[in-house]
Amino acid sequence: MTRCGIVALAGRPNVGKSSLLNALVGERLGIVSPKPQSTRIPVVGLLTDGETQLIFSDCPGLLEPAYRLQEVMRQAALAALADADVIAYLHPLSEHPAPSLPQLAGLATPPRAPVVTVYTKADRVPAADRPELAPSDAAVVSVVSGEGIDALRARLAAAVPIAPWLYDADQLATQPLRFFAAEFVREAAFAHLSQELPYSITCVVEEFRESADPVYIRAVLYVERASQKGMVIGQGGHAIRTVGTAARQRIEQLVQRRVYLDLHVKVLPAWRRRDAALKRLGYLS
Ligand SMILES: Nc1nc2c(ncn2[C@@H]2O[C@H](COP(=O)(O)OP(=O)(O)OP(=O)(O)O)[C@@H](O)[C@H]2O)c(=O)[nH]1
Ligand SMILES: [Mg+2]
Repeated sequence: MTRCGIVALAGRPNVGKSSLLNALVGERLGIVSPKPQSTRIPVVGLLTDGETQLIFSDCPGLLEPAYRLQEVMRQAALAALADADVIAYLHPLSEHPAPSLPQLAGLATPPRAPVVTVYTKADRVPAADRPELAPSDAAVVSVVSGEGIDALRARLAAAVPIAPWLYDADQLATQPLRFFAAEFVREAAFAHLSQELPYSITCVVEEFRESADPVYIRAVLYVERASQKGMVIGQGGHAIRTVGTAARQRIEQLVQRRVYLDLHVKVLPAWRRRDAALKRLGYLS
């Protein structure tokens, strides 16, 4: 008798969804940033342990959209909630109590799947300031101290339905390596480029040659305006080299091979606001 189910990781931007995905599956799949709205497309991570296969879907943060890309991100998060067998609804422990998920997400009706409220970043709350929580009501976790991660994993495993597995037991992800390569370039852009610039950036992997040694990856960073191109490249190419090095190291960890990352910067005017551009970039089907 096996269990298998989809667990959506949902909540506001920046509450620690991608960090929790990585802690639950034990691999750095989702990109993490101190800046909000880093996840744009749900990232799926698989964990098969004993009789149970958990299919985690790390959603974009739920927010009131201000432009087309944010609308697309919200739709993707809502679709993942609708598909889920269990919803892990994340909220920082320092901001206890969490509003209800329908309230936060602006849902007319509650989601079909049961909701486990997960209070995150517990390491930031001193013991004396901890709110009273009944263990049955909510989970408390920290990816920094490791508190609550094993208990949450066990709780989610018990909550998914009895069903056949959908993936091989040793499979870790469902998205292709080139998706992760592009995501890791974006993560490096979030880490190394100033303030608002990462929001105007997206990355497309145009070539991924695994037969080459080192693995050859050609990727394009798209910006929205010509003036941003120079900022991404930086003085003497310094900024783009920093981004490229960080991204390459992260990709090498995942593919366990040496990688040559050939990065280019191009302008795709106002891509965040235009359906045609969002389609071309894979955000819209
Ligand atoms: N101290 C502490 N920081 C955490 C913890 N979990 C996440 N963070 C930090 O919180 C920030 C946001 O984490 P993410 O995992 O990117 O959050 P997210 O919910 O996926 O964010 P979006 O994808 O932008 O919606 C990062 O700087 C993380 O390092 C935690 O348990 N403790
Ligand atoms: Mg995220």
